Amino acid sequence: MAEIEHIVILTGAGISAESGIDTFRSAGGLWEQHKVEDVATPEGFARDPDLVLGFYDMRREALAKVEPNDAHRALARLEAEFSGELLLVTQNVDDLHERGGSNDVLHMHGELKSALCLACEVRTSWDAPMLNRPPCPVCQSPSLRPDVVWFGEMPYQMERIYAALSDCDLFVSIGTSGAVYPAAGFVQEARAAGAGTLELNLEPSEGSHFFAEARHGPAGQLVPEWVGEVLG
Ligand code: BJW
Repeated sequence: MAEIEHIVILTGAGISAESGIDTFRSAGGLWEQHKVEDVATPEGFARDPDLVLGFYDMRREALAKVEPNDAHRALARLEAEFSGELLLVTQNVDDLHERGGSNDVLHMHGELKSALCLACEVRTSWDAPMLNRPPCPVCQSPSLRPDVVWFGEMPYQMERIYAALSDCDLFVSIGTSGAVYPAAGFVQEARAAGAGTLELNLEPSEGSHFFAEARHGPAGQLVPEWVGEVLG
């Protein structure tokens, strides 16, 4: 394998599937159980805040019952042992990368364990229900919403992500369907920068053909194997 110095990794719901967290678009996944326009748009929240707060309370509570898997742990090992630069970007709102040992995780779609106050706009660490309208710890207004990125909203830290993509020599996409932008476009950004591109997914994603290499199977197996190859 040629010398690799800068790696950008993008993870999606598939990396947490073997931990027992539902993906979005699989059969029986979250978008079959709930209408996306009801629970993952600002308009849905404005229409029925109780429905949305309850949906995210349920998912936050479920986090306590799951554990990181071998794929999360392998990426933590990569962070600890890789001598080059690594940026781990996740679309996931769970905390399994952190609990698997990763210290630097960019949550581009926000986090279940964070609250955003609509009154003072401050983001605070949060591990309790929101349906009962608790006060914001900063301004006391009962105006908290889940600190997650819904359709039509701007994902977090896009400048940092695009800068890393323009400077990477390998982009790896793990467990994501490639159905949601801007994340689905990262592979083309990396290619334009001359980087190698690798997909690790259970099955070919929507953008599989954009990747120079694709390996298909469970993340819990593919990710530790790939990390072993990189670390030699
Ligand atoms: C396994 C596995 C195992 C299973 N091992 N693999 C038309 C064209 C282009 C764009 C748009 C358009 N119309 C509208 C847009 C924009 C829109 C968009 O993309 N819409 C699409 C529907 C087309 N995007 C937005 O609105 C975004 N904002 C935006 O664009 O702002 C403007 C902007 C412009 C320019 C630059 C920057 C910004 C915001 C998107 C927000 C997405 N939010 C959600 C909810 C977050 C909170 C929550 O969790 O509830 O994010 S939606 C949902 O989808 C969630 C996920 O992060 C995201 C991606 O899903 P993911 O992770 O890929 O999951 P799945 O289920 O789809 O796939 C899982 C994969 O794993 C599958 O392939 C399985 O096979 C695999 N798998 N088990 C390995 N064991």
